[in-house]
Amino acid sequence: MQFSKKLKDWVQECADLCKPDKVYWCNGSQQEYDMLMSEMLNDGTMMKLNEKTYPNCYLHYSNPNDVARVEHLTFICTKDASDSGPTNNWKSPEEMKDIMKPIFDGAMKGRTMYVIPYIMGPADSPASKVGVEITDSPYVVANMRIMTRMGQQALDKMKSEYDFVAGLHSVADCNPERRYIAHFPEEYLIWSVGSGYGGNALLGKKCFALRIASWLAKEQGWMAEHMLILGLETPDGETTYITAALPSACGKTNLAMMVSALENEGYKVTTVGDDIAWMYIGEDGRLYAINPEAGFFGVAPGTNPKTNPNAIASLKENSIFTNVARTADNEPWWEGMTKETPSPLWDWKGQPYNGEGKAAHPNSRFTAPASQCPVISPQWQAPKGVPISAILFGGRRANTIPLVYESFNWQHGVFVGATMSSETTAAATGAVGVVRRDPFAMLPFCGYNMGDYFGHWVDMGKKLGDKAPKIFHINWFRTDDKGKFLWPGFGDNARVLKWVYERLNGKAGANETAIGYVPTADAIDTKGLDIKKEDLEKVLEVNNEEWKKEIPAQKEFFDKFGDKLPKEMTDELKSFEGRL
Ligand code: OXD
Ligand code: MN
Repeated sequence: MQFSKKLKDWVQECADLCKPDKVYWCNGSQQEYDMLMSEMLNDGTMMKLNEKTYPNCYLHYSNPNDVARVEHLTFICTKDASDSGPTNNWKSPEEMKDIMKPIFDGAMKGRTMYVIPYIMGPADSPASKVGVEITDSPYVVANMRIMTRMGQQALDKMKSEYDFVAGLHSVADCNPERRYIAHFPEEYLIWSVGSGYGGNALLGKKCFALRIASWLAKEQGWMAEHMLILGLETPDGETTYITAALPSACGKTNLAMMVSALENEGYKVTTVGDDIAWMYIGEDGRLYAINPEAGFFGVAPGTNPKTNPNAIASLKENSIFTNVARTADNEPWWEGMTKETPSPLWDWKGQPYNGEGKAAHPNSRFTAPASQCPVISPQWQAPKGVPISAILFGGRRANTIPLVYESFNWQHGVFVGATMSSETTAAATGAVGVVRRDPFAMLPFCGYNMGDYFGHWVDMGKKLGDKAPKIFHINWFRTDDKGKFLWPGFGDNARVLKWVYERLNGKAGANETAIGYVPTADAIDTKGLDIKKEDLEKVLEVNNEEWKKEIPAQKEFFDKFGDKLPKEMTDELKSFEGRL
């Protein structure tokens, strides 16, 4: 192995601080994975699941105080506070390091320090990037092996001394009072302490591929987005690639690998990625996307053979389950997996389940290799990525927002992304079901001032010109007065994708409204769908009075950015008010 000097020095520095008993360099082999698993089986960190029905699958219970991302403890530590911006927590790099150093000091005593070199993106893609995570958690190592390309291939890819994003992680004493997820984008550095939860601890994912990468992307003229990437195969034999940004736990994994209700008509979905897209302008001037990840870290509850058969197939072997329940047959179980709750059952804390509360934690997860997805796209590891024709923004909103609409143009689309809102979910700690602004589904993930981020989006549109993807907004979650969903969702969402595809090709009908182009009721293919006419009309309805109520919250949100808010966004807000 050839280790660059920067890497060697940094590993030594971390070892001096954390004082592990030993340092182990991960090579990413199956043998290494098996060795770590057997150690974790021995110390109770992992349980082996049924080898017949779930071969090579394991279950982990986390500390009950450590089950989700902690947005209030996540910091963007730039020298200048205004570079972090009003939507991020900020401390200066010095202050943050002064707080965290004593927690890291000696935190790995009695433990092994694992050094994980990894690649985000296909190994041979020029758009991929290398990271190195140091951790004291073998659970993290095992998950990173599924979620990234890890080991020697990453060391091989490190071209120059400085060519990696460094991440130091320790579970330490897993104390919420001593838990921080800190990013130092100016140093391409991440420090995370006190949590073993995926989004806080698998540093390649949210910390690198979104927060640090969004900073790099702004500097270098590309985009790092909280988006799934799917291929829509159409009857003409072509594939149209679409990305979609939805907040955490709003169905990105389901949409990315849906079994289309229109498969008989020739509309089929293939998966490129389910959570993150890195996008850049290709030689032909179009926007291309790669999936930086190699696995799915999906929300388990609600996943079943009906809602997402491809996820169920993906997680049947070589997968890790976190905080799900366990049956007497040693199989994983979660709410919504089967109609009947099995009995006996052990809950996510390992206790016999007595029917009170949830058996699986609402944010319980499966970590599964993307290659196991039956509809993984043949292009999912294409070094160049896939050309993107449409971008969808979405949220979870019970009212106001129709099933789908198309923005008037790129700049208006950026405004649609910048004013996104959604009800909060269990993916982060805090209240669930509260409407909050979540621009581009990036509120918790943007590694710099979001005002500048909006400006970066505007600039990218200028560079793309008429090759820019078209921008749409979707909302599967609109309900009637009684709270019942108006739209069936899941595989039937292919009907919306078909409309999007037809809009791209100038074929589908739409009404021009104050918010954008909304499908006429007959433009949505409802063949074989049992939906009442009035429900379809309701789910497509644009009520200007309801939209007027959105304006104060949008204004208040924009006001936070002061002179960092691009003029284009103020203009769009004014025009929107005018149209209403
Ligand atoms: C995730 C999240 O885990 O967004 O993908 O929280
Ligand atoms: Mn996510």
